[in-house]
Amino acid sequence: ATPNPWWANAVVYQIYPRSFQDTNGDGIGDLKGITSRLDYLADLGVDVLWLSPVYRSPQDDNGYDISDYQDIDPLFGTLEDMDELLAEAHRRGLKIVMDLVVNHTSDEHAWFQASRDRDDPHADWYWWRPARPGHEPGTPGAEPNRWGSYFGGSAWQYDPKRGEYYLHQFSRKQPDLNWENPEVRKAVYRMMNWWMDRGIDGFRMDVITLISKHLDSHGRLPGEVDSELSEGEIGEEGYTNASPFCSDGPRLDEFLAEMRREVFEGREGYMNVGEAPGITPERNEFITNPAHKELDMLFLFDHVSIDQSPESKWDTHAFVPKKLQDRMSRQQEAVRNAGWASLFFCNHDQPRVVSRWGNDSDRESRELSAKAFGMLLHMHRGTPYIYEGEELGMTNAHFTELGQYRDLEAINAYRQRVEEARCQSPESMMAALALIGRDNSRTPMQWDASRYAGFTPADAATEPWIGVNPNHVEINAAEEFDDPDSVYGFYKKLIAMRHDNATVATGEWNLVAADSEQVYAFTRTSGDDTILVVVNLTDRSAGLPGEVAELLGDGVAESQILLSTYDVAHGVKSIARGELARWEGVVIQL
Ligand code: TEU
Ligand code: CA
Repeated sequence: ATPNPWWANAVVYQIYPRSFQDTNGDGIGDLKGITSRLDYLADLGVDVLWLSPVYRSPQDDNGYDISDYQDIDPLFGTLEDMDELLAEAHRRGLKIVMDLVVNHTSDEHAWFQASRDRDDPHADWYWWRPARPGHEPGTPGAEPNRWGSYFGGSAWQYDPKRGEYYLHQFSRKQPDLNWENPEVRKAVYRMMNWWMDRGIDGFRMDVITLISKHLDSHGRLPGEVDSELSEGEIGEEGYTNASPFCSDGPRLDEFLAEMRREVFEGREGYMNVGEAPGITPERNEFITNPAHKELDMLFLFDHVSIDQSPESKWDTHAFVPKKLQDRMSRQQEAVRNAGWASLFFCNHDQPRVVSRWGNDSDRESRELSAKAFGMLLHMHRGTPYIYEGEELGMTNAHFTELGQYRDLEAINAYRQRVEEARCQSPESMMAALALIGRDNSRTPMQWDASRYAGFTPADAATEPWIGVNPNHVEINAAEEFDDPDSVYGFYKKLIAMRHDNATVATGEWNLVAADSEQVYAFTRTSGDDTILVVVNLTDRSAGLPGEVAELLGDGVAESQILLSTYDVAHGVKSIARGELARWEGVVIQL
């Protein structure tokens, strides 16, 4: 078999620059802040840093609306700061991948401004459609009766200058690029090569599976006839965000293979991960199969949507461990023989797993459940991603006022669902925001117990851009850094196992106890080396599944327990008793 690529036993750490470390007291994180924290990241043991966007941007969607791909937004610093960060990271053996947002640009990008003139060479770089003012393109009668954007409202925005509508699957300040146009693709590849030549180590590709749209024989988007609904009219389903979801279009593989050839052919030591809403585990295998030369791995979403209804993410349900096991198992099965998996629960769009599915109500519950989910994730086969603060057991924000939220997705959804369509009560919407709103993961990184958690200098004249979680006084890096029993200490052990234990890194995954409602158990095998991972994903004790007891025969010795969410003696006793305590997870050498 071909040797495993370097990233097969790497661990990636996602930094949300806006919330990571502010060094100039303006309340917003910056590049110099990241550079100042590289020793902390090197000590944690991660291999790759993924930076959410720091390019020039109006910040409508916190930088995912880019107006200049080849410059750094002054909020975060300068290109020189970026070069310094790259040099300092590489000096420590850390790689850096940047966030590539090319399904759309900002409406303030020069390309879009030029495209507003029908006679300009950029006229066909976006999705423009003529329509009677007030009647944007859509599908009268059929479901959805009009295309909606992820951020609510119509996915079509009328531009008075050009006298036509343009498509934006996200905010109206994020017009979709037209990837059917080879000039667009060439410009994107040119920019990517400019960054690779500058020394970055690859990209995380934002909603890359949306770049190929489904078109009919006339090159039209599905069901493109004038809509009966007037501009801004709210559809019967509450609001028009039945997103067009142009995911996995017919030319996706072609575009990804072309990008690979044009940018990465001949380069070494890089890594590319694509964000893939709407992609099935089986399609993940095809796209990440090295034989197809497309992408190294993808972020799938079917395991992090188990507590939301398909119609609306704001319609939430309780966490069901069995659903998580079903979804993660399917992802693992799909790449058993080829392709690769990314492993994540947290990122800047997802709430913090310890609050979402664990128990953050007191210190012991929070530490135990944070460790249980950390063990579950990191012992799977694939490349694990840690989101800033996840290694500390940071929790959701627990905001109580709408005014505390910053994310346009949250604010739009509240306005549309509660105030306009009245399809959700204020209480239920505020509860949904508190559980899964994206801002939950965007509160400032908690470095210490000082006024602004060490994120912004305590004597800064400006408050941080978003509230600091009051629990930073007990949950912070300074508190946990030297404590081997802290969540931070536990994550260090998980990362070390990924590096030092070949079975953890690339061993075959096999589910054990498929029917268990509380306990997720699986083995990892390479050659004659097998480890067994058993995690009780509930806040109450759980009987040891029969299949696990069978594998363990007459109990285990302390020396066999490689890691426990409690301690090894507790693990030996629990297994002997045939009962796992709440959030008890053990990794056992068979
Ligand atoms: O996310 C795309 C995406 O699918 C998320 O918007 C997610 O589905 C949504 O929040 C519902 O949970 C990427 C970026 O990660 C996100 O931050 C951007 O807002 C979005 O694309 C547009 O660039
Ligand atoms: Ca700053």
